[in-house]
Amino acid sequence: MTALDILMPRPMLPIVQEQLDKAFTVHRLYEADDPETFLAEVGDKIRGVALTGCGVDADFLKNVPNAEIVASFGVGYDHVKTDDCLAANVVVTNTPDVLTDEVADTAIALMLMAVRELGQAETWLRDGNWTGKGAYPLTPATLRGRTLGVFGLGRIGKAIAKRAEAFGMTIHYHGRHQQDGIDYPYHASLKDLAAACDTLMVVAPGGEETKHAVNAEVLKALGADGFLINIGRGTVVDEDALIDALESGTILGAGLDVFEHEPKVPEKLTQLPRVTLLPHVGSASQATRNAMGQLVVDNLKSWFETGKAVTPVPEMR
Ligand code: NAP
Ligand code: 8YV
Repeated sequence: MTALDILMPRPMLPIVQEQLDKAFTVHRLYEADDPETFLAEVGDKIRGVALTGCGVDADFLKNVPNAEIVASFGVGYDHVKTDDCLAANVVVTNTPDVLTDEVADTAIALMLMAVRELGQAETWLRDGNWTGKGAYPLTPATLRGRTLGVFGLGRIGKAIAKRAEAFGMTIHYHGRHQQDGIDYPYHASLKDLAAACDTLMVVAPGGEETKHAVNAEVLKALGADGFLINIGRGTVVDEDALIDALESGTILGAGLDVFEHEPKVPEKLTQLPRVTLLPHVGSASQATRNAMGQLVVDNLKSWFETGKAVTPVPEMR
């Protein structure tokens, strides 16, 4: 393969860097003293972008007018404006499937931590309260008898639902479409789903269409025994409405892996008692992140070797 020029705006995993360095000439934007001058110098040569940690839109693409592919790390690609990429004839790829089970495991763990206050109970022990004050207080909530409402019954949503069934939960779902061959009850609106369940699992993508879909009305419908679990994207939840709902007892608790302005987390959320917070670790094992990285490499190589990407996002097909 000739040494085609690839742009890497932010550092990627060693497994990605090592393989891309062997196959391509990699231009590391993050090492440039002056990114604008750097892009002015190398931008015309760039044929592909290995992307993590930043967005892509029409302005970005103007810097790399000969780019053919943006290979993004992660299954969610709300940070990539696919319309702009289509207009510039740039294919976009993501990293689906290889992280599905890891993220579903994390989602179940987050739900159990939130409902049974397991993080708080561990802090109780570590702080010496078990010996000092006695047993951790009984939790008002239990997973027993709960109904899980899955908002976004896609690859990860289905893997979460399968696990939740094994925990004895009843499953309902909402998405834009009712799915063939799925027996779980479907709700045409998110509010109806929230009213039908007491544990709302958000695993829908981010972006304008889903922005603040979980709002005050939805949280009210979830009800006073309700838990909100978000493993999807922070933008899907109106965080101010969530804080109000938690403070007023409109819902009982929440478990959040993702936030609207990561890595910033609203201080109030960190102070509320029945809230479990994780720093976006849904897929964050070395094995799963390496599998995602490998897919970034495979997409770039496949595109330049065969003219076909391995996992183009649906908008490209
Ligand atoms: P997927 O297979 O594409 O599933 C997405 C589901 O959401 C589909 O069932 C889809 O159903 C529904 N959906 C899509 N757009 C919607 C909209 N505008 N309104 C309502 N429902 C919509 O994706 P996946 O692989 O399961 O990943 C789902 C999301 O999880 C990713 O986009 C990412 O944001 C998030 N994620 C988070 C982590 C983490 O570390 N926390 C890790 C991986 C992924 P319909 O087409 O019927 O609407
Ligand atoms: C990654 C994710 O942590 O795949 C996704 O959509 O949210 C996570 O698996 C993230 O994309 C890496 O930047």
